Order: sequence, then structure tokens, then C-alpha cells
Amino acid sequence: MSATASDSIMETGTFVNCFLLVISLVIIPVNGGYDKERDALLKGTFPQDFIWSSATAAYQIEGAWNVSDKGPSVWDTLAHQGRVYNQDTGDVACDSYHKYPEDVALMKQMGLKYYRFSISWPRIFPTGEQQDGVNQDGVRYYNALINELIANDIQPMVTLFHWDLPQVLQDRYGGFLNNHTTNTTVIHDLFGDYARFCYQNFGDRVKYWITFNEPWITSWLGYGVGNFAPQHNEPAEGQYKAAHNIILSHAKAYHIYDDEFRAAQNGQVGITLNCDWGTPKTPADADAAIRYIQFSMGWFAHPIFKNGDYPEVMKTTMTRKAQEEGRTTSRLPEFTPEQKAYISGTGDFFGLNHYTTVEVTDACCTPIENPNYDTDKDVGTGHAPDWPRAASSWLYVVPWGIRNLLGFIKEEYGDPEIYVTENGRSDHDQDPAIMMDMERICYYMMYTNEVMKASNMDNVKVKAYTAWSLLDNFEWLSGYSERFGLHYVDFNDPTRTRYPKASSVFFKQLVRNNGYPEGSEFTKYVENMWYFCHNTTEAEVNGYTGGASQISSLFSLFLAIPMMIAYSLIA
Ligand code: GBH
Repeated sequence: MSATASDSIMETGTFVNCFLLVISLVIIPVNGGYDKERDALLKGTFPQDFIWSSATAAYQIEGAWNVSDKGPSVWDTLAHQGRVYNQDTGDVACDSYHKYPEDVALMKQMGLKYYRFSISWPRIFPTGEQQDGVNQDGVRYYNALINELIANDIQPMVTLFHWDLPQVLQDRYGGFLNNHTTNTTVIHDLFGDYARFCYQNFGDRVKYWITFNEPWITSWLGYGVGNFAPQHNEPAEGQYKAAHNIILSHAKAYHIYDDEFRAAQNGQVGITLNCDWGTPKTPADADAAIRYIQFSMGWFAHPIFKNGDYPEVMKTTMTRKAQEEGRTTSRLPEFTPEQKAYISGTGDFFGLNHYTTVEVTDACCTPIENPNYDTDKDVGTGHAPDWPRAASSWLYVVPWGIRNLLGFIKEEYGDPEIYVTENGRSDHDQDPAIMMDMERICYYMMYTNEVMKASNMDNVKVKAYTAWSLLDNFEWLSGYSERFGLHYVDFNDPTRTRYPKASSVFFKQLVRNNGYPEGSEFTKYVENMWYFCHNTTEAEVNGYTGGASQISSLFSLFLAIPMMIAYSLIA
């Protein structure tokens, strides 16, 4: 198979279509749950200027962890301590530091006009502080990547912080734990300086900036639980202090753009928040479901997009907890009135990373021995038995969840412009590799259709959809064992050759059609696939789990062969 995917799989795939239709009708689905009305295919297209993109992050793809003067990040440290599955590290990853022209070529091949990537702070400032020196090779690298994108008519969308904090900042200042209650916190200024440097050097060509990717992760997993870098374990308070600092650092970076660059560069600055949709298990759990969302997305979105302050339910809950715990002050810090004014309205767009849905139950008022963010919420989370699963343990496939979440954001935050900055599905790293990644095709098909429903039926201002990820890459604590890519990367191959998966061909057609227009060949293909996509599990398609039945393996064989034929015709 060569690394060039042609356009024609959908057009030549009639045989495959018929075959799939027959298969779907013959095999009785084990995992049903198809709701005829809710899950029906919507035909139509996205608005004309809709942004189709794919995403990556520096530590997950770049490699070159110590070339030139790059400083170590907290993730280099964690990985080098052997804390990742299989002792994997991001030392080489996809080697995109050297192979970025190939990455750009893959996007070009897919017809993508936008690319979301992140800049590694310690690759620019090795210690995190400009006064200690700038790594010019790092600046050259991002300039070269950006120029290559522009030359190929692909707009860069840049994340300033995707978790790879300079290790030196953690050591010197405690990273995002630094002095969280004062107004002169060093970390805010340092993040501001870093943002300013990026605007100065890249802002003539970069028009979309994302300050932080998923501050929830950095706060809770990085400074609360401590299983993610920088591995600070303080589950009662660490996450609240870190989040407080991150929100203020975000606001600083926003204001710097506003005050010093917006007039000349005319770009946009937002933040990307992750949120699972929380659906109440019973009607009695409705409040709990809202609380779940307010404690995750609202924690950051409420201050930034609403009124400069934490959600009311978070504040009252934490005040009550303080009383129960015999504390004089809440573990949730307070913003001063000046800070509230400074934070409020600091998002030109609302970046959303969404993958999955949880079923929420009210777990109110259980006694607390070791207070922590998980029990603070007074909720329990689970999953309905008929939700299909991806390779990542937390990823259940519930397409309608994203439509609900988009509607919630519209209502709650005053109808902001929403950029879906990540959405996608993982496969296991298995042999033979999953190249005919039907489950991923189904995922993108179903989720983008729900996004289109939000846009066209619910009038949510969704401006962008971004697939995670362009490439298989370093999946944090899971290392290379979970693959999210539209392109396969062989991590045992020193040249890190990229191979398009079937999903990249599907996605290309989706982009070209800008949705699911009535009457197109592509939409006919999708119609034929629709039922199949809503009624299979990973086990049935890939025969992966130990308990896979005869039917499952037969099924995967019958599915794989015609797909392989169709695919090899175009390779
Ligand atoms: C995103 O996070 C990241 O931005 C991206 O870098 C990553 O590669 C991608 O998703 C895929 O994971 O079971 O308690 O450990 C996704 C949001 C939320 C998913 C936390 C994993 C782990 C919950 N993540 N979740 S836990």
C-alpha cells in the first residue's frame, strides 16, 4: 500500500455498499439501541465556510525531545521515569519534527484546509522563561511548519499549551500551583510572555490561537490525582489551585492579544475545553447530570464565557463541603472582583473536545473521609449496557451525546461560536493492523451527522469540526497501544512511514461533500452503511475481544475482504 490515497473509493465501492447492506440485514445486531427518530441520518450540508480540520499535539507527534536546545517538559520527565504503558516515551513519536512535510502532504491529499497543532513551550523557551534564552531552532521549526501549511493552502490553528509544561517551571515555581491566590503570580506572566512571543513570531500567519488544551486534564490529572505530568498528588485542593492559575493565565494571554496584536493581526483567541455529555440515568438524576457538567466544563467555561466566576452550583457545593469538613474556607479559591472582570469574555470562540458520554447518578451527601474532586461532585458515573466501546477504556460511542452537549453550550454560554477542536475514536494496536477501520468510519459518520443536526436543526453556531487525530501517536499514559489516527504509523519502523487508513478516504469524501448532500454518491454510501454503523461493536468488526463469537469472526472476514479489494484497487 502506498501513502497516497485516491479519491475514488466511494465511487467504485458499489460492490462494497451492496455487500454491507446485505450483511447488515442478515446479521441480527447484538448491541441494539438504535432509536429510529433520534439516530436517523440527516441529509444536507454544513454552512459554506465550515472548517474541516484534523489535530495533533507537540509531545504526541514531534519526537526530537532534546534536539538543539529544547528543554525537557514535564511529560519528558514522566515518560523517562517509565510511567507510561510498555515504558513508551515521546522521544521519537511520529518524528514529525523531521517529517512535517509528509504530514502536510497527507492533509493536502485529504483536502483539509485547516490543521490544529500545538507548540511546545520548552522547544521555544528551554526553561520556560524568555530571559534564559530562546531556542532559535525551535522557532525555525514552527516557522517552517507554518510556511509549509500556508504554501499548501492549509490554515494553522495553534494550541499554545497541550500539557507539555517546561520542567524548569515546575521545579522553580511549582508550575500552575504557583501562588494561586495573588494577583502577581509568576506563572501568569510567564505564560503571557510565551504567548506574546508566539503572536510576535507566528501571528502574521496564524489567525486561530487556542491558549490551553483541556485545562481539566492538567488540573485534575496533573495536579490533583497526579497520574499525568507533573504528577502532583493533592486531590483535595491541587486541581482547584491549578485551574485558578490556568484561567488567569488564559485571560492574560487573551488580553495581550487584544491589547498588542489584534488590530494588526486580526485573528481569534479561544480556549479548548473537554467535556463528556452527562445524561441522567433516571429523571431523578437530572440535577446530578447538570452538576457533573458544571464541575467539568463549567469550571472553566463559566468564568471565561459567562461572568468571570465559577458556576453557582460549584461554589455552593464547595462551601457546604467546607462546613462538613470543618474548614474555615472553601477548597475552591475565589476570584477578586478585578479578576472576574479580567477573565469574563476572554474567548473569541469556544473550543470543544468531545469523545464520549457518561450516565450520571445522584450520589449526594455521602460522608467524606478524603475529600477530592471526584467526590466533591456528588455524582456517580456509569455507562448504558448497549453503548459500543472503543479501544480506550473510557471511550463509549454515543453519537447523540455531542448534539446535546452543543445545545447545552449554546444555551448556557450565550450562543458562542463553537469550534469542535477534537473528536475521534481509538483502535487497539494489534496485528494485523486495522487499516480497514470501519469502526472509525462509522464514528466519524455518526458524530459529524449529529454535529450537522446541531448546526442545521438546532441553530448552534458550530463553525469547525476537527478529527483527532491526523496520525496514530503517543496516547499519553497508554503510549502507542491506542491508535486514534486517520493514518497508520508503524512505531517499530525507524522511518515512521505513514499509511492512510480507510477512514482517511472516508473523511476526504466527507470534507469534499461538506456533509451529507441529498443525492450524492457519498450520501448513498452513507445511507447503506447507516444501520450497520449503529449496530455493531468493535468485537464484531475486528474480532478483537477474547469472547468474540463465530459470527463475529465470520462477519469481520466478510467485511474485510470486499473492503480490501476496493481499497487495493485505488492504492
Ligand atoms: C484528548 O483528551 C487530548 O486532548 C488528546 O491529546 C488525546 O490524545 C485525545 O483526547 C485522546 O485521548 O479514565 O479518569 O483516566 C481527551 C479527554 C478526558 C480522555 C480524560 C481520557 C481519561 C479519564 N480525556 N479521559 S480517566
